[in-house]
Amino acid sequence: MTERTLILVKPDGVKRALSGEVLRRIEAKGYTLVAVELRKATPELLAEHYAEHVGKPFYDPLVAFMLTGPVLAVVAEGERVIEGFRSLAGATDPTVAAPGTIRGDLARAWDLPVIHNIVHGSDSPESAEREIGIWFPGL
Ligand code: DAT
Ligand code: MG
Repeated sequence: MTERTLILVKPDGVKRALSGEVLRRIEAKGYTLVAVELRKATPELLAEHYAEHVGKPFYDPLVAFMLTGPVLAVVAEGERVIEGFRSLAGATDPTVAAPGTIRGDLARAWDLPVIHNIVHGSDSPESAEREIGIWFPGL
C-alpha cells in the first residue's frame, strides 16, 4: 500500500550540506517527494513532534539541538516508505548504524548530551500521520 512518511534533515545535516545527499538517497530508492521545505523549528512545534520523549534525559538537549539551525522537512511517498526510510536511515546510534545507511555513512558519535544523526523518519503509520499534520498542516 502506498503511504507517506515525514522525514527531517536535522540541523547537523543541513549545516554539513547533506540535504541534497539525503534527498538523493530517498529518490534513488524510488520514493516520490511530496513536499520539501527548509524551515526553522520552534519550541512549540518540537514539543509536539517529540511528545513521546518528554521527560527523558536527552529531551531538553534534543530540542535545543533541533533549534540550532534550519531543518529540511520532507514528505515522501511510496510502497512501505515508513519502514523503507527507517531502513535507509539506519540505527539511532550512528556509531553502530550499518555502513550503507545515511547515519552509518555520514554520522558518528558526538561528545554531546544528544545524538546528532542527520535525519528523522516517522516510525509507524500513526506517527507519520501525526507528524505530517504537525509540519505540513495543509497536506
Ligand atoms: P530515532 O530518531 O532513531 O527514531 P528516537 O525516536 O528514539 O530515535 O530518539 C529521537 C532522537 O533523540 C534520536 O534521533 C537521537 C536522540 N536520542 C535518542 N536516544 C538518545 C540517547 N539515549 N541519548 C542521547 N540522544 C538520544
Ligand atoms: Mg523516533
